Amino acid sequence: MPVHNHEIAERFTRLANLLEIEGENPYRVRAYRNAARTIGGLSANIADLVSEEQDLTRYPGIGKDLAAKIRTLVRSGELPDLTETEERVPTELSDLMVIEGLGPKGVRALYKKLNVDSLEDLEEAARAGRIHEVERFGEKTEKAILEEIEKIRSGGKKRTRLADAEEVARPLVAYLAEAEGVEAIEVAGSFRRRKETVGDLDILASCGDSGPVMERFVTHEDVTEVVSRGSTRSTVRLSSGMDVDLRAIHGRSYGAALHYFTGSQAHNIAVRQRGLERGYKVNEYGIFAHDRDEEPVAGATEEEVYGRVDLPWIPPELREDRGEIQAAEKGALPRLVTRKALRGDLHAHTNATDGADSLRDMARAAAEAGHEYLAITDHSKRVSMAHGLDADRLRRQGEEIDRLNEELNGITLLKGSEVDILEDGRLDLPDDVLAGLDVTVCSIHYRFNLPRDKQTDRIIRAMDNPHFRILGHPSGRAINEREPFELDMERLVEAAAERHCALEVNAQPARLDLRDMDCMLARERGAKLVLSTDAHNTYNLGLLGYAVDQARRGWAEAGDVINTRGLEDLRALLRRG
Ligand code: DGT
Ligand code: CA
Ligand code: CA
Ligand code: ZN
Repeated sequence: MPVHNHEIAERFTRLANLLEIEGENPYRVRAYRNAARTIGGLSANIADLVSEEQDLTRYPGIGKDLAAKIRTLVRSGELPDLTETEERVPTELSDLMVIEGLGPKGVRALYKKLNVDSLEDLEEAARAGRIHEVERFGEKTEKAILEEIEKIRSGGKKRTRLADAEEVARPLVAYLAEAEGVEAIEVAGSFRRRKETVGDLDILASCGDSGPVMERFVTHEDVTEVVSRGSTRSTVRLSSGMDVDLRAIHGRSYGAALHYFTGSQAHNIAVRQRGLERGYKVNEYGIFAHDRDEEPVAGATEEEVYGRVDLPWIPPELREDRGEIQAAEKGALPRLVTRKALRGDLHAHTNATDGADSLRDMARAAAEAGHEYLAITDHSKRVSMAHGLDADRLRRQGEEIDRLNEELNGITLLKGSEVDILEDGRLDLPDDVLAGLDVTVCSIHYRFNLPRDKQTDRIIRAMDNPHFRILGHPSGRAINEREPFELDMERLVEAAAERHCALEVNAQPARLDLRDMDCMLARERGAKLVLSTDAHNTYNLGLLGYAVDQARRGWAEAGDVINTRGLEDLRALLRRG
């Protein structure tokens, strides 16, 4: 039975994929995709909403019809449209959509011509050289397909995206917190370091008697397998496929355990080494003055642990042994940017293109989120799949924005565009149109496969246009789906710094793009960042925290991020200089 939002979203994505492969009406396909995106981005659990009989149509992209389908799916575990579609098209064809460069038409062609309906078939056909004999495929694509399959195979167990892990962790921790005797409970590991993907969840519970919390843990309804069970540690597998460790700890060791299990391992090793130099043994139970079994000298809090090795507390996002210990030693840790420091969002779509909600609803939701400003950046016309705006439609949207701004209180809508960067580095709208905008997010949506130098030149050429403000989702990657394209990030970041162009940290859970190391690089070279949601509906506006997490992992301070500025300062910065 699908219980988590992402499982439910997956069914709708599968349905959209299969219909698209069949060549179904693109509007219907888009409706299912929008529904999947909405469900995946909800903070509330949709199965709970259904059991509480809440009205689902108040969520973007979900009309009466879809709401009924969701209810059926949650209650019966079945999505009848999907079942029907699966009778006509093999469901595995949906899995083939993750192969880059294939697309719905490619999948259909291979199915029709070669009867390829699984990854195994696809691999066999590619190895036998049968794919390039099908019209529209070349030998290059055939090779790329094999490489993609290899990647999927060697990847083994997929790591879970942070937002999906969050959806599993939040209710689980709330559930465990209710066990008798639990004094404190928290998720450690890569999750606490806010890494973009997590392997497993590491939950720590501080308690006297560990019996009740362990019992509650292994009997949770989502548990499909108890991998191991003990009095202080158990491991389970959940229906979502995630593994979870629970460790029970006494209060006096909680800080030491939290520190140890937060990791990273490399950071731990560096801290332990500092302990040794000072005559201490550091482990998950505490800090011990001698290598003997006795009471620890510290361990109840993380501050105590760091204090014993002469360091200030280090934020978990920095604990990767990337220089944080040296910085902490010198009192030079960055004062990391926070969600609260952000004053607005500079990348959002409306139903004029591929968003689900109206301009007015987006504005209202942004005001409710406490934003001072929201940039409306719908796609430009080259992105025809999203019904991108040409100069004329963009101008009319601008007039609507002017009218709304007169009427709205407390929030200012900025006129923007997510302008496609064309293959030759030109922007997809004429200069005089771009000149009339407050902000441009310039992004690549096509031709991901150029050689490294060409791709880099293409973007830098686009930055030479004085109307280029922000580089949107710079690497083009989609976590667990698509590799970043080849780029000389160093050259790119330097070019951005010179031209006063900012780089986006996109908060979409699958993007988180720039990556953490590239944020670090940008900061080092003096290029500014923008933390944006790329919202496609009002709920997506709530994703901003994921961009903050990623930027913090990249050592960003408020001063490195342009949307920490008030509107007047921001406008000045957007004038490039
Ligand atoms: P993940 O789950 O792959 O996303 O990454 P983590 O960092 O959550 O790693 P995990 O779950 O294997 O272990 C949690 C933390 O426990 C890890 O970050 C550091 C600590 N840890 C685990 N094994 C060792 C070890 O052998 N030595 C040290 N120093 N620390 C360890
Ligand atoms: Ca972990
Ligand atoms: Ca673990
Ligand atoms: Zn966008």
